Amino acid sequence: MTDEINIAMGFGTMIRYLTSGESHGKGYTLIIEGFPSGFTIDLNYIQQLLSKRQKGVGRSKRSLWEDNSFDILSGILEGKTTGAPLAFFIPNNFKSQKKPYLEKNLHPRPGHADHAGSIKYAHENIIPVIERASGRDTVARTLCGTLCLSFLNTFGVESLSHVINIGGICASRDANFDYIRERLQKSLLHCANTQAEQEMKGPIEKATREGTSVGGIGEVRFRGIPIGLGSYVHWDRNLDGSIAKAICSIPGIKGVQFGAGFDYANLPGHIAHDAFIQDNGFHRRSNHAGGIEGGMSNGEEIVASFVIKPPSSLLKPLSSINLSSHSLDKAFVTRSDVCFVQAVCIVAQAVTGIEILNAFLEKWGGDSHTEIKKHYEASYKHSL
Ligand code: EPS
Repeated sequence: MTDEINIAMGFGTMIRYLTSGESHGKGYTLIIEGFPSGFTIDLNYIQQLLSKRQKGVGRSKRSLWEDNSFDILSGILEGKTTGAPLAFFIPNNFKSQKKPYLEKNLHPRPGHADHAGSIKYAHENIIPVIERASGRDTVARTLCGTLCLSFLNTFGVESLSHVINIGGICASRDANFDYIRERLQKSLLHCANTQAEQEMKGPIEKATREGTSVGGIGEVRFRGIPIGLGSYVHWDRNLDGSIAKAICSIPGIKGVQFGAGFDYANLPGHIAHDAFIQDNGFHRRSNHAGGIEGGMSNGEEIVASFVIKPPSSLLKPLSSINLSSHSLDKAFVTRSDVCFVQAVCIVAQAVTGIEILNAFLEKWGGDSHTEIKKHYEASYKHSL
């Protein structure tokens, strides 16, 4: 069968993944189905992103003792994927630390899953909800996304994430990809703007002193994306739709925008839209669309930003209810992150990678890395 006929048939093997685990249980299990065979796993890259996710100014003390090591349970032989389901186990590393949450807890935190979750599953207290609706679960999603990012990288797709606002202190969003990537190597807060980064520590320290918490805005960028990933034909394969859903599923996210996003409301059409220019091929004069038009990649950088709420565990608790006596009471107080904007940026980069790889596989998929390369190269020739 020729490549041309293969391309006409379409492929569409998608990656699915499932995580299980509790924040203070034994650890997290991740199962990934549909990952192509013959791909060499880059353990260093995985560890690098996992440890970036864990760090950040304002994280709870727990981040100091957990090391994000993981066991590979299946799907990898001699460092390469086999095409069988991949399974990983990421232990929670409590060592001698005392586990919290062993007692009954009846005081849901406003802003958290505690209240609605305990009613939904008919739990008498909120511990089962606290345990599952935890940011800790994102370690498993990040591991899955990291594999997808490194797979995409073999097709020239590069990605980054960065912090652009903490507690109202903003970094510029105009910097270019290479500049941001270089500055991030020296950054403590995952922010490319040195002055803004220094100032961002202020709201975090203030929130810590005052027993409250602080949120912010992050951004992911992907470059080297071929034109035409996603769909204008099918609503459920629309690329911005699937990226937005993946990012919104991260605990703490309250909104996502692409490119100019909500600023489109302030721009007339002749400025809002990214006119073509000719300069060594065709390009766009701006990228207000964030690299996606009509639900498909347009070849420009994919740029998505998202707002992260302040964590809902507060040392000075808000008014809540007592689920047993049904009276007003204070929300419970626990050790918590004061700010997790940096961590969410890494998770968002990872889950965006999963969605982009799925759109990529829908177009050029196959069972092995080599087969996908063949499809991609044949089709790329076609589109020139
Ligand atoms: C979390 C509370 C904190 C975070 C945790 C998520 O944990 P603990 O209550 O044990 O201090 O550190 O996030 C992680 C452990 C992680 O890896 O992201 C919560 O309640 O959601």
